[in-house]
Amino acid sequence: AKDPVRVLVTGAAGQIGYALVPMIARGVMLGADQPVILHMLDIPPAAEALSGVKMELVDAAFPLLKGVVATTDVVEACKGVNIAVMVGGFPRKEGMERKDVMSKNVSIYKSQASALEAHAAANCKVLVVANPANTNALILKEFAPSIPEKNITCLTRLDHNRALGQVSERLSVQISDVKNVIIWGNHSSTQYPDVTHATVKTSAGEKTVRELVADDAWLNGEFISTVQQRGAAIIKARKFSSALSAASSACDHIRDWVVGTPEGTWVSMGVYSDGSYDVPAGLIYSFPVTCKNGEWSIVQGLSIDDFSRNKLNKTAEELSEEKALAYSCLA
Ligand code: NAX
Repeated sequence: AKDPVRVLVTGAAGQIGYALVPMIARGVMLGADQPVILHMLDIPPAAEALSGVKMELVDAAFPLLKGVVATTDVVEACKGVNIAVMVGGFPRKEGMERKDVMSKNVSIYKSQASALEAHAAANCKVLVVANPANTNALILKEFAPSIPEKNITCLTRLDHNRALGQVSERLSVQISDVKNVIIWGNHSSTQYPDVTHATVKTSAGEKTVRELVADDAWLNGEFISTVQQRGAAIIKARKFSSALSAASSACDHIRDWVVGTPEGTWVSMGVYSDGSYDVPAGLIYSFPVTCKNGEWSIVQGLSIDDFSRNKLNKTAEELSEEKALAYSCLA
């Protein structure tokens, strides 16, 4: 039998946490043969709710779940963790300035970075979900210098999956037959969902999404805005933000990172830019990646037309501004 893997979920008493921890305990993230020990962190006002989540995890009798740590102590939470899914953060409230929200999250991610740096297992993989996800991940990277930058990522897989979903609905094809969409840039409304290289498996072989949809106006317009605005549409409909889809996509992100992406398929991950595609180095930016042996690499050599170039630049500009704002909060 395999040794258990320790998985940290911060913000575990929140909405996404409530959807995510049972998925992890059922093997959705790491596989049906991989035992797990869940570490759940939240803040003192949520401690009682967190203890309720722990009770439910016990009550659900998950065979793979070998232990649960539920705590408000960040050091205890980070001890020995192999995977850290950072869902906890300070949400933007009505009337709050961007800088105030950024400042709260910078201080959270700075201190949690230090705790992970000091107490996580060697080679811990980190996924930041909490918004502003890319910039929180960047702050975490800055303050956990001994964690390799390759190990620090943010979630844009939900956006990626939303793009697959839109194509699959439009063409009435199975979602598992659609692949290689790309989310470029920030997990925000400036993200660029790109179908230029996306394909669909059909009975007549592989076809490009562009030839099958045959409606560039839709692909360059409504498709993009629907994916960009999907989070807002969910809030409008549900009165709460996306939770089950965020949790499921977080499992997809970690599973593909650990297990590897299928041959010929890429996924989107927010990763530390090395300057690929002329994206400024030093941002956490969403790129198309393939994963193998527990490491991602950015897919190279894709053609970028003028329409795409402009959109890649716009979302990079927003991330550079966010980075400057985050640094101004540290000063
Ligand atoms: P909730 O408000 O339901 O839960 C957040 C939890 O984090 C709360 O229980 C809170 O007490 C806890 N928390 C706050 N500060 C903390 C700290 N310092 N340490 C540990 N825990 C802390 O929000 P939820 O709907 O679960 O969303 C969580 C985050 O995910 C938000 O920042 C949200 O914006 C972000 N999202 C990111 C997505 C992505 O694709 N990257 C999509 C979904 C989601 O919107």
